[in-house]
Amino acid sequence: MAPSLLATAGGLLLLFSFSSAQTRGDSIATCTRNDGFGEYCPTTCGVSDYMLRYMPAVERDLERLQQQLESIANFTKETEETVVYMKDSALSAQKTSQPDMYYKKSQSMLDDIRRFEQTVIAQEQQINDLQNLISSNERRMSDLKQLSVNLQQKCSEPCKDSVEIQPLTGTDCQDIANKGATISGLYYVKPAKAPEQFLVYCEIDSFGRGFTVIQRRRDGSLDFKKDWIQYKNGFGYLSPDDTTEFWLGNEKIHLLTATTTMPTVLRIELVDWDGNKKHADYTMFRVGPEIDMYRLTYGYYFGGDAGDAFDGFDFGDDPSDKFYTSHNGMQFSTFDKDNDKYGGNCAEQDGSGWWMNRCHAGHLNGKYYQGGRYTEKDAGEFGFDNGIIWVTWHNRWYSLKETTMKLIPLSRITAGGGQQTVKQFPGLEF
Ligand SMILES: [Ca+2]
Repeated sequence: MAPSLLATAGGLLLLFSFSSAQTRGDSIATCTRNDGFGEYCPTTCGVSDYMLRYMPAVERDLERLQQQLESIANFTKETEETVVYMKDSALSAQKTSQPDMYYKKSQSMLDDIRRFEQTVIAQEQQINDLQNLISSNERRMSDLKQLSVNLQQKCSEPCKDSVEIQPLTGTDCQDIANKGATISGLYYVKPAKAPEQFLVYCEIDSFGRGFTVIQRRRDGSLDFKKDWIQYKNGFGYLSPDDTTEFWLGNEKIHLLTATTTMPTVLRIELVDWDGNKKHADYTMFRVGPEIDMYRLTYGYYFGGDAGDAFDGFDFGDDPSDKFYTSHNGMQFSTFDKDNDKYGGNCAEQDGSGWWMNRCHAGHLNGKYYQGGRYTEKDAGEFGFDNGIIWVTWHNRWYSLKETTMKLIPLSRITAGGGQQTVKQFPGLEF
């Protein structure tokens, strides 16, 4: 019985360590898929709800453990009484019987009793250990209960962490807009080949266009120096009011762009430190699968007033500048996965992840420079730590203030607000 009890107790301890790993908060590093919370880290309310859900089961287990212990204790007590009784009768037998014949018999009986006594003592020790385990579990239970109560109080009125997720779903934000959604916010989408649905921020405008936002930078609050896995899964925070910075994740961007039969436009929107806004559109935008290192491809620059930085830029340093700073066809690189066309590691130098060539003319995951201006000195001798660059608008020593990267089907891009694009490319009306 003892081993099974210990196994139960071990299981409980495991359960506790699992739950405490989850409550460590919203650090991305501890956030893994299929951990019961989905792909995103739990909010404090989520943790509280989760704990409240599993606690009754733990309490039942503890109670069962307690009952088992009590029955063992009763059994041990009965055994002890039996031992005392046997000892007494053995001794009295010894006293009253003939020395020769009965002495040996009672002596071996006494030996048996002593062995039996040893077993009882060992069993008592085991019970003692288990009881200690139970009280330590009880203490942890009460700590967890307290934590849960604190979290509940924090979440009760009003729960600041609660996030409104819109009820409509679809293959992407345009699909959701087509189904009648009129407000921007958080929605679940499930592209055709996605194994499971995931959350995105949909920007839905008054023309009924639904943009699926894949990247957002607004204030430098999020560090974009992340590794391959983080860029793969996405990082940062989605917010229902578009107030936070994030990278949706290469795998999701791949699913949104490469598994759809509809040509997709990547719209890039940029804001500089004087509040000027410009944009650039690329059509047939696709991000390949991980096996092809999330390669970026697009059909052509569809227009916009920010210029075509993805086509590369002649910086004047070398005749091959434009060729080696173009982005179409480049694989994705991070500091721990160098897929660029450079002898060094562009992503490591810039502390970011991007479709690096040797290295870039448009780079929206660069280092955030408050105020926008940075110098060669900030960037280091070899141009390290480059900012958020779109070199066909502002030069390489100017880091932009805000960026948005979002997707929309080609058929919808010109619907309202797209006049400028149509004007620049009169032959491309849809
Ligand atoms: Ca390299």
